[in-house]
Amino acid sequence: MDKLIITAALTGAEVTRAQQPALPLTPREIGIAAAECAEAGAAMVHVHGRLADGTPTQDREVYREIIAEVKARSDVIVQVSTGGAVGMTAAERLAPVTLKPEMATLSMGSVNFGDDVFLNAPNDITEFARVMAEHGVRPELEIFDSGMLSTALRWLKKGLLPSPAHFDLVLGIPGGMAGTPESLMFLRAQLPADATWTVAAIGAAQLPLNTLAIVLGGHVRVGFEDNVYYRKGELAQSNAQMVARVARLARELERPLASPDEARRLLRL
Ligand code: KMH
Ligand code: ZN
Repeated sequence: MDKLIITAALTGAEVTRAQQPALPLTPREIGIAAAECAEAGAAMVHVHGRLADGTPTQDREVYREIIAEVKARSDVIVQVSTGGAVGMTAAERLAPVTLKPEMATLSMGSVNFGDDVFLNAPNDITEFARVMAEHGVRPELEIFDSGMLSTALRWLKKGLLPSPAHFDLVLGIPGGMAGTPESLMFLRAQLPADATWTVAAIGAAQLPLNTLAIVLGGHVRVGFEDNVYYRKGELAQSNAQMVARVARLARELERPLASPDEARRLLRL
């Protein structure tokens, strides 16, 4: 089994300071949180831009600052979001890719997202993939529902995505697939044999599905974007606290952690 890559999804676009007082929002706060997570065992951070008042933004300059603040403090892989927030245009969402980060997310279809719709039309997916290839950015294919995996497999067959592919199975979004072991096993069974994959699960599903991924040979994502609680009724103190727990679990399960450079090799960056 490969070493375990822990990704910390530090901020997201939806969580507020009212929901999680330790949420990092400014580039400097994100840089500090990334360094704490790296220290605790993360090899990668997934980042979203926010304005000072917490409003989500895909502004290129905000992402430039985030990347600089992270890189000033640690060697973790920086993966930018191209999902941004519901309602943003495709062009807006693509802006951070032109900074040539090591990785970016690429959502493989549309899905209901709580009371909203997260739109990813086929033409936009193709365009996102093309722009990422043009800038040498490795996509992480975001799968919220099984139709999105079918699309990814079709795009791979057509040569529209880099192969071997790297997937993020995002389970438990209200509107997407449930955060259950059955969902994970169903998706995993369809992945190409040479693919790498990670699991991001929402809320209380995060810990059990992370544990399952460790055992199955997948990788894991933790962090406030997906879950603000350490356990039922108790807010987590920091993103790093979540990373530290999953790192402890991995050690107990005899799955060594990948350093950022080892993760770069595993993910073919
Ligand atoms: N905020 C969600 C609508 C990503 O980062 O690529 C989309 C999202 C996915 O967070
Ligand atoms: Zn995200």
